[in-house]
Amino acid sequence: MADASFSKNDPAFDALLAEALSLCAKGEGKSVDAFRTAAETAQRDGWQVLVAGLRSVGKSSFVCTLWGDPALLPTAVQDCTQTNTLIRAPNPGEADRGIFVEYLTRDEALDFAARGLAFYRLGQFLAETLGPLGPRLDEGPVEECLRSAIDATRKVFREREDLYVLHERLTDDLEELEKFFAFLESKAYRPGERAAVNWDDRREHLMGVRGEDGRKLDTGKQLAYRRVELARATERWHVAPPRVMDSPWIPTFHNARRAELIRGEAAVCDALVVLALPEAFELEEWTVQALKERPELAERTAIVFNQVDTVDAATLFARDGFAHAFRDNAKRMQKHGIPEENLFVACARLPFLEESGVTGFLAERVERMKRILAQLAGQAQGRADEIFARRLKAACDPADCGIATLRRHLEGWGGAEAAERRRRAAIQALRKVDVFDLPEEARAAWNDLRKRVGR
Ligand SMILES: Nc1nc2c(ncn2[C@@H]2O[C@H](COP(=O)(O)OP(=O)(O)OP(=O)(O)O)[C@@H](O)[C@H]2O)c(=O)[nH]1
Ligand SMILES: [Mg+2]
Repeated sequence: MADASFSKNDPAFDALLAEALSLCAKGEGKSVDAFRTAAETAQRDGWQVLVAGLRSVGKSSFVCTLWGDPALLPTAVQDCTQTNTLIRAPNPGEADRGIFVEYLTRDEALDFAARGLAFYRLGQFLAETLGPLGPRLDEGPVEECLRSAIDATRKVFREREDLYVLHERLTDDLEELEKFFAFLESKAYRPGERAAVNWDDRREHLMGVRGEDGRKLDTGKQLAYRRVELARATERWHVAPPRVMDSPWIPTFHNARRAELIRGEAAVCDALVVLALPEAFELEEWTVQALKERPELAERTAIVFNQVDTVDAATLFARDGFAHAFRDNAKRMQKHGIPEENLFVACARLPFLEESGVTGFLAERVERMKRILAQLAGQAQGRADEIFARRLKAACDPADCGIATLRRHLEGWGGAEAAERRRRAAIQALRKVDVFDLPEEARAAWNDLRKRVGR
């Protein structure tokens, strides 16, 4: 059977995938893993967009405005989003404003915690202060390593006040890990499961517990989260709305949970949106890798230079201004296969504030923002042929803010074509499965199935 004979919602294709998945259920190895991912992606309903980017560039604000609900996600000045957050329209018959938490299994959660920043910092501290007398943290079961790091640090702090004062910052890491363990022992933790929680508690689920100044008080629980899922109606789309994955930023090192979960989403998304500040930009290393693994995704990767209201209108077209940076960025992105038309400019904060129904000093801020945008748009007059000028104008138009323009582009990357693309990718991955990655008893049946798929 050739690819072309599989059409939309083809039951023959669904049956074939199900058969292949059950045949390789006991298989192991790269080729089987790749097929499993591709097959599960092909079975997914609807298309998916991953939103990524460095810390505090406005990813969550952007997703809120894309969806048309400023109250959807929390936004904050510092390290806000802790967990991948899937936003989707409610399924038929499902209530609006549903929220679900998907928990990691205990082993996964412990493994990620042992490759996280808090444990790393405690380990460094213990190695520096106790040297060879400290606990061995790199051998034995991970749970024991984590617990002995906590206990040993607490002990040092009890016995050496000078060290406690010098390293007080570490108490945040200690508390995070202690609260993580307390959560693992609590009834609320449902290992490997997905559970409905309260809509009104979404702030706490998405960003952890915070002090009034925004400081993190408790994000221990989040170390056991795989993702949070929000079902929320949206009327902003001309096609069936996508499933949008908002993500936390990935600190450059020692955050295996965030890094691996986001990389996993990059492997299965239909489109990738990278948010950045309006300045010189290069892709993060993990994004470069993700595009190397899926070169076809580059065509559906958008780079959005958000916070355009922070650009200085006086130097916009000067040598060190944003216009030049945009052009240089376009050249750099082309090297990764991302075309210049996929570069956008936005001001996510404006619709976010306006739709929140602002009053008082915030209303003043909105007016000031509009004046700045008008100034920027004025600078772009007469340069309408360039992509940069067009994108800038869209971003500075309060009715668009660059968000409506981007939404239209995204719509072109979704729909039936996206489903077809995922189906083709699953067939290709099926062909590439190495039969030696399968248990012996499944090989004959697999060869049979491969013949049905054809070349
Ligand atoms: N001036 C300006 N500020 C913005 C804009 N978009 C977002 N912000 C602000 O930037 C800060 C971070 O916004 P978030 O939406 O939380 O950013 P994020 O990328 O999701 O942050 P993390 O989840 O912590 O990585 C907030 O204070 C927002 O109000 C914008 O277009 N202009
Ligand atoms: Mg965020």
